[in-house]
Amino acid sequence: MLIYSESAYRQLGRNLIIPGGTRTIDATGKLVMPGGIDPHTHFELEMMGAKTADDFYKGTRAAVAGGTTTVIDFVLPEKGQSLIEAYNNWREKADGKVCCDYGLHVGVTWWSPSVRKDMEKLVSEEYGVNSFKMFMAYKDAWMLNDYDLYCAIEACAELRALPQVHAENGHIIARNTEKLLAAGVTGPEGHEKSRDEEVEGEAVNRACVIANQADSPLYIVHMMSKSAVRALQQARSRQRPPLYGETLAATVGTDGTHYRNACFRHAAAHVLSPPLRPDPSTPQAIVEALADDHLQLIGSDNCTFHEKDKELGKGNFAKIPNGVNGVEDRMAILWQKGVNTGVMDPCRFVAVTSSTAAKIFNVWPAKGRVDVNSDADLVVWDPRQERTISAATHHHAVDFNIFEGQHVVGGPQYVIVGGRVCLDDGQLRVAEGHGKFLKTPTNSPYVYGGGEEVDAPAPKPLHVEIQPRVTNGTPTPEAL
Ligand code: DUC
Ligand code: ZN
Ligand code: ZN
Ligand code: ZN
Repeated sequence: MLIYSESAYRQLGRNLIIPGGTRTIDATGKLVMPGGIDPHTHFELEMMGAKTADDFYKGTRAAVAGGTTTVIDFVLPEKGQSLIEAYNNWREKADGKVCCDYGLHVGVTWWSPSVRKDMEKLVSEEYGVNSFKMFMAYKDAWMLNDYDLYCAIEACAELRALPQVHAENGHIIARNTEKLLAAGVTGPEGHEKSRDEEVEGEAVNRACVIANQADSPLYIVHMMSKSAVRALQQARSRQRPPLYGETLAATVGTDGTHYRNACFRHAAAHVLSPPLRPDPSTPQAIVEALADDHLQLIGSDNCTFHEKDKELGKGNFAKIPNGVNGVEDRMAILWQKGVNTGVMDPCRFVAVTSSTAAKIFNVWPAKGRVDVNSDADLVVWDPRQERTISAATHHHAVDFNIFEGQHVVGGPQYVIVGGRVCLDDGQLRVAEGHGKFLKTPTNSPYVYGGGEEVDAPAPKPLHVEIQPRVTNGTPTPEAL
């Protein structure tokens, strides 16, 4: 039994005396877990000539519908733009719109002494950023060369922030794209061909080597292939500072065979970078890597474009706006592919969908844990809930869902965000602007050491067997 008020847990235990006016939720036969944390979203992002369909309201609404109560989005400055200015723009877009708490990673999309100064400001208490993303791909937009990447990773380590990389070899992709287009391969199938597994694996290895030279920890975002996981696994066995690997719901829930679909819109809707892999054994291998701690967490990289925007790349796959959905279905997809298949137990599910992100991004134990004084971000998960995923019923603004038609068993029945019941027995009742900006302090004890408690295994989700019956007040819907 749990009692909470003023957006934090107050009591946890059996047979508690329930204060008057408290609403009770019967979680018999369900699992009570900390709200999901999606460490990777792009809401209201303009890229490749289009703007994402999901803004901070619709995107976080979809997140809550799926059991996620915190998202971390990416500020992506233009080359030459001040990082502070870009950060302020993102805060303006998001504050007042978000239905759940959110934090920000900031992209280091170019390098100069002024960028280094901006990073220093961003990690201060005033801005609350503790992670920076660098790109090894997107050659004509955000890519850094290896020298600048080394400098940026070094700067992160000096500031006790966490460097993140998008690991793909941008030069190889550019040359392969020229060759494919010249050979007449212009459709979405060219996307994966221009950047196969090896191109990802090479960059993962190179990023790890650079981090090692800089004596820095490293977080690799959206790892999409067995080659990438293998490269990370090898680096983890030889390097001292920690290396973390994130994968995506998209990789676990679908695959790259869709790029060969005869319908352009269908195939293009699956384009993201790094791409889904045509090797049919990839999704299962990625779930196993998550279960076995070869990968540490799962995000969505939610970056949704309407089908008509994907048409920008008709005749040239390199111009298809990159990105797919996932923030709503991330948890259900992993439950289906990981827990229902017996590959992963519910404790590991909580770790990879919530607790580990809270620890890495230094908001643990306020987030990622069900405990007294932790935030009242809570999911009552029904392992028997059944649903067929569809764009017709999802809560995204976008008109396509890459998991269309998939039947999933297990999903959230109640989602409580900062003490407010935002999914109430299946009814979505979010409030625009209810979420807060989350300042993430640097020097995470999980990443940089010094915190014994954070190394402990993730807490077990509470399996509720006994219905709480003690009550001495009249329940009211608002009382939570
Ligand atoms: N990959 C995507 O598919 N979309 C957004 C940016 C990225 O790295
Ligand atoms: Zn990326
Ligand atoms: Zn298909
Ligand atoms: Zn991304």
